[in-house]
Amino acid sequence: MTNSIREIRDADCILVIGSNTGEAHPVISYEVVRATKRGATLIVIDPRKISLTRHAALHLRPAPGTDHALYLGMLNAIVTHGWLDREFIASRTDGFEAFAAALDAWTPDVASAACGVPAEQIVEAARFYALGLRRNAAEGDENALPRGASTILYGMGITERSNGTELVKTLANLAMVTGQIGRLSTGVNPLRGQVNVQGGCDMGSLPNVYPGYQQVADPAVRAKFARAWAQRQSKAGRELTLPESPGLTFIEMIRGAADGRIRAMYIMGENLMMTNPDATLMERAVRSLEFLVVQEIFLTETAQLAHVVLPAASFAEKSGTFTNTERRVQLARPFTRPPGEARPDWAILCAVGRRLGRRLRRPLRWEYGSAAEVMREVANLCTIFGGITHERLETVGLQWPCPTPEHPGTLFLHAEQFSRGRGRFHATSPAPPFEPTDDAYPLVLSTGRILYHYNGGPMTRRAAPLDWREPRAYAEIHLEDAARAGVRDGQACLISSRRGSIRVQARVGEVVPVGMIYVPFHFREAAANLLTHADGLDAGAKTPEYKYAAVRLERLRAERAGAAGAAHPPPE
Ligand SMILES: Nc1nc2c(c(=O)[nH]1)N[C@H]1C(S)=C(S)[C@@H](COP(=O)(O)OP(=O)(O)OC[C@H]3O[C@@H](n4cnc5c(=O)[nH]c(N)nc54)[C@H](O)[C@@H]3O)O[C@H]1N2
Ligand SMILES: Nc1nc2c(c(=O)[nH]1)N[C@H]1C(S)=C(S)[C@@H](COP(=O)(O)OP(=O)(O)OC[C@H]3O[C@@H](n4cnc5c(=O)[nH]c(N)nc54)[C@H](O)[C@@H]3O)O[C@H]1N2
Ligand SMILES: [Mo]
Repeated sequence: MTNSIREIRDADCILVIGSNTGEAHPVISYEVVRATKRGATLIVIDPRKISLTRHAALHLRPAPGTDHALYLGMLNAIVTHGWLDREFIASRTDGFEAFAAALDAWTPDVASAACGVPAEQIVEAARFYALGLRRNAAEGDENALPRGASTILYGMGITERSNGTELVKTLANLAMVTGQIGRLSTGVNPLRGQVNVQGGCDMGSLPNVYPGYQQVADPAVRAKFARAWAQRQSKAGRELTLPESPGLTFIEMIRGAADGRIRAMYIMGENLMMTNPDATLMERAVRSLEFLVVQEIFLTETAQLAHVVLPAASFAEKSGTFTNTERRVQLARPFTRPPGEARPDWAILCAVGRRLGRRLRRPLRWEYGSAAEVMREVANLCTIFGGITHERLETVGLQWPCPTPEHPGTLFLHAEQFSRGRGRFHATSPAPPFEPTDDAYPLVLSTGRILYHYNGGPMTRRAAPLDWREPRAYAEIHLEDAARAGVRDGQACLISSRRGSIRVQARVGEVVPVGMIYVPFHFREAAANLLTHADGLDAGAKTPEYKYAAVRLERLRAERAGAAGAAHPPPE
């Protein structure tokens, strides 16, 4: 996030885009509700009704996969009505003129035709957001200065798409055109998912960067890491050469496994058999590996396919840091002992590293005494974490960038300038989803989360009180689509895509719009990812289009209905 969670409550206008915040980010959702109680304008942009729509001044419901047009329509309205922040554009950005010219075609009417949201709503949303107007703003408040603070919160509804990167750039354009960034309670804020996904990226779990977002392709960066690691690894300071080109992203690795270019894989804390798109393809790829290691806290669907399973200690059993969505690094302490032979992940990695070293002439020293010592190396090698130590974290979580031991951490980014200096406008244009609907598969499948379960389910489905709340797989279906297929509320139904079929319970109503089916992906007995596709990855991030696949809906004969989505015993 450019800004912080605590700033949300003081925003004047909040755009929640493609995020089921109430279920997936309950704590942040409280902050949004708190802001609306203080008079903030909440605008939800989501095809589905979500719990926050109850508090929203406007709920814009674009047809799935079409909201890029809506943002271009908003940008057009902002330029046409002069709601832009000319001073911000002049002093902080480059390339506005060319960018604005490309917007001419996207009048609110054109945008409305493309996404199905009424033109007046597009203009209204643009006005509230651009000027940071509160809900009860009076006529004439348009001219009040300084403008209020507007913030964008976005989720997987726009990133898990074949053009997710373009969509995020479009939101950045919105923030720059209106100067709604670089101040308190503004910004472009991704609600990051897993508890430490931010920390994982920060530590270089990406194919193109070392820890602290330092580029693999940069020779100076490589030399710095090579020197530090060579010193640590052998007393004689052996030379280390680090690879020069970026590695592969996850789906690229899977494709590599499927066609034999990748023969071995070491997976830590990822249950790809449940969570990656096109589970049939995943299984074929994983089974074709010559050697698979899975480091896990449970014997998941993926671990069951491994040649070697390394038991890891869970968060409750080890110390280390977690970095949350607002860049806040926080210390976790163990409160119970690991079961059996389980060890902390870092300790397992070091033990494996030492054994690799045995085959070399001068053995490697993968000797770290503790997670705190690992953190000291991180601070030495990464400017943005330079001032972060476990000792400091004992009392308070620190938000990076935190370059020195005296630095208090950074509440919000880009106050004076952007990472590259001046912000650059990127002209973007909408692209259709990879797999459009057709006569054979007329409905859009969208997948996501529910409050009581977590991703592939290995943790929450083992927790009886949670599994009891949501024991079975289901699909949200609109009344009209259900009637057409002869499916009734509570009955079993069959959902099929070009990849496979699942049987789930139908929840018929008006949560989803006509033409959209929503299936949570937590249930292994009716795995949504049997239906999704691993094609049409986002060009920039290589993220799969989890939010759009063409499917068809069928009713099941009565005698088979009982079995569909039946409560399933949690995995042993
Ligand atoms: N309880 C619970 N909490 C979780 C998780 C969990 O599994 N369970 N997982 C965590 C993880 S890893 C993540 S990444 C986050 C995800 O958090 P979110 O991104 O908030 O969650 P999703 O369920 O993926 O919701 C995506 C939303 O996008 C909407 N959407 C679908 N298509 C479109 C579209 O075309 N346009 C727009 N504007 N919206 C669209 C859907 O209707 C849905 O409301 O949640 C985290 N928190
Ligand atoms: N259809 C569909 N698919 C999706 C999505 C979607 O919206 N729709 N969302 C996608 C998103 S945003 C995400 S983030 C992915 C999530 O995909 P995964 O990361 O595969 O999902 P999780 O179930 O969270 O898996 C985490 C695994 O880590 C293990 N684990 C927990 N703690 C530890 C630990 O301390 N050490 C080790 N070694 N292991 C541990 C857990 O047992 C679990 O098996 O799913 C993606 N898949
Ligand atoms: Mo995620």
